[in-house]
Amino acid sequence: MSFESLWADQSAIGRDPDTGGYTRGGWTPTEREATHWFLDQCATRGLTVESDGIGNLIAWWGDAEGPGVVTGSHLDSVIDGGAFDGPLGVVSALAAVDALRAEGFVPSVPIGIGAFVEEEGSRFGMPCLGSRVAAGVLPAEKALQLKDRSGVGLGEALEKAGLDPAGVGPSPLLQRMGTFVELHVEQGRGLTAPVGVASSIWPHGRYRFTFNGEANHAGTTLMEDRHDPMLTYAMTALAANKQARLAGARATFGRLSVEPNGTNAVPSRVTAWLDARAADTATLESLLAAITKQATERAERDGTALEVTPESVSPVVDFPAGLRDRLVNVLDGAPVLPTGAGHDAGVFSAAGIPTAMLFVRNPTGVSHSPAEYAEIDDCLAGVDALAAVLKDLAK
Ligand code: HGY
Ligand code: MN
Ligand code: MN
Ligand code: MN
Repeated sequence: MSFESLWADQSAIGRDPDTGGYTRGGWTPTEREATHWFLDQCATRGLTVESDGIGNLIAWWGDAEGPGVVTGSHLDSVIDGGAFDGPLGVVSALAAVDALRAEGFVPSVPIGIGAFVEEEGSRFGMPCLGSRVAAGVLPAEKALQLKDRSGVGLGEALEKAGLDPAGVGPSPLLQRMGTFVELHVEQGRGLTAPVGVASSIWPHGRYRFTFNGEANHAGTTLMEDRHDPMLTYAMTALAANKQARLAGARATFGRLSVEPNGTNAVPSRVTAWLDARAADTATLESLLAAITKQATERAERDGTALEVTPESVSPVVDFPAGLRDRLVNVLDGAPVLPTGAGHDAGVFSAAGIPTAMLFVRNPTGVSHSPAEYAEIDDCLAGVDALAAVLKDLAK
């Protein structure tokens, strides 16, 4: 099966006919459909699939029991996301293994294709949920406390997907992950060649800002009498934007909840989630401090109350230079670049697994949007690059 037909099959799953986007939250029907598609592809290739309690998968080519070279990515998406973020790495891994088999390559160590669950955290709010639990970074009991926006707990979602919550925890899969190489669509405008190699992942965090105010009548309450949390939030969003620009960092309020959310009532509470990222930890910390300081000062002026709760923080990840340079070598001098996007590869690298990433050019740099795009020739260059890297690592 060619890359093109694999890609056409996989990217037809769950595509919204109106927006062209994908909403594949972890363990939801469309994400399960994509996962079952992947399992069918593995079965067709006679790969031996291993799964862990939370539903991460590694499909092995080669029947040795020992550690091997693993590639792959994730099949879930953000809400109304693009086709490439995640699935490109899984489909390219299938196509790369097909190409290596077709040329008669026999790996000296097993090659595994991984699909890791809920990387975006779009359902349960915790990015890289599957890989964090697998790596022991997020304890099972904390993971099982997570609920989605409709109040469904992780355990219930797992049971509905035919998984056993009692199996959630550090994953045996990682004992066989000798090396991990993730191919991913580039999510910015930094890559001008078809394929690049990652140098690092920026530190990033998600912080819940809760603005408590006083519900009141929209028509009769004088402006000077209000304690309006929406105003404090709005000034905080402006401050975040300004502080991020000053710091050369990134700050986004992309998710908001308003209570009671009525047109003719001053809100009692506004909850906003800040996604903040910076090139280094010190800058990220000072960015968060600056935003929090301005939000607190504004809250005092508005007579509202602010609570800031870190929900997830990911440290900077510098991929091991030796492995990085080995990929650059194999790829005849592919460009090396950092990324502001988080990845399962970052979790595995931070857990001490020798890890590298390949990026495939994204001509517009747009991502986490139905407009996310990569040229087919660059995708094919990515498959060739991944096959060459796997061959070098498993020769
Ligand atoms: O949010 C991110 O950085 C990644 O795309 N999951
Ligand atoms: Mn993403
Ligand atoms: Mn991704
Ligand atoms: Mn009334």
